[in-house]
Amino acid sequence: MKDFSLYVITGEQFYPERNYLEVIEEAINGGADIVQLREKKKTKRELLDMAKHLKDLCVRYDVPFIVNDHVDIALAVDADGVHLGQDDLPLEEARKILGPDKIIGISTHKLEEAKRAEEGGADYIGVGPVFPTITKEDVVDPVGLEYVREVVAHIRIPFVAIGGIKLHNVDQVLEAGAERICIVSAIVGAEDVQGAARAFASKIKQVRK
Ligand code: TZP
Ligand code: MG
Repeated sequence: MKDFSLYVITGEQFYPERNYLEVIEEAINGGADIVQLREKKKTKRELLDMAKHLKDLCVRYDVPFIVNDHVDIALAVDADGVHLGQDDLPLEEARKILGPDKIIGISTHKLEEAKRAEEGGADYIGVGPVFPTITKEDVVDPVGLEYVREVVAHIRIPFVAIGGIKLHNVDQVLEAGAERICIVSAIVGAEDVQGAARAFASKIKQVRK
């Protein structure tokens, strides 16, 4: 898996007047180095259409493209991988379908889930929601920075911190040991998407250099 540090996820509710491809292209131009399609209110057909276009965009920029929830759509568009939650298709089944070369990311909210994902062969895990967020409707309670520190101490595969991360609190997440940050609203909902992505990318670069 190509390494990444700024993971950006779509969220059409944050740019109702804008085209998603333009928004994501701006995020990439600002430094997003992996992209996920995550839209909970679309039909399969709508998602498939978006996935095809996003995959083309990501190929042009040589940025990995991940599909949330839908292994079939990921396969249909030859996405780089999928991101799955604790109630989605289990990692083992997704791996059987996708094979060894696709990226599989797993959302985790506690160390036990993180260990299970690592042992099961996940390529990366999501760690969150670190802070309260309005982006995810069925969200569990924030796990806080303590869970980030636990993952740093006990898990060896890459992880992304996610949930309520903004420019004003990202430093705390980086100080807790995160090297990869995942953002929805603070980037795709920003007035200046490219500038917002650039600001996050530069903060991450400072801690990773
Ligand atoms: N998983 C945990 S929190 C979250 C997801 C998809 C939403 C994060 O969105 P935001 O807008 O960056 O808080
Ligand atoms: Mg899911």
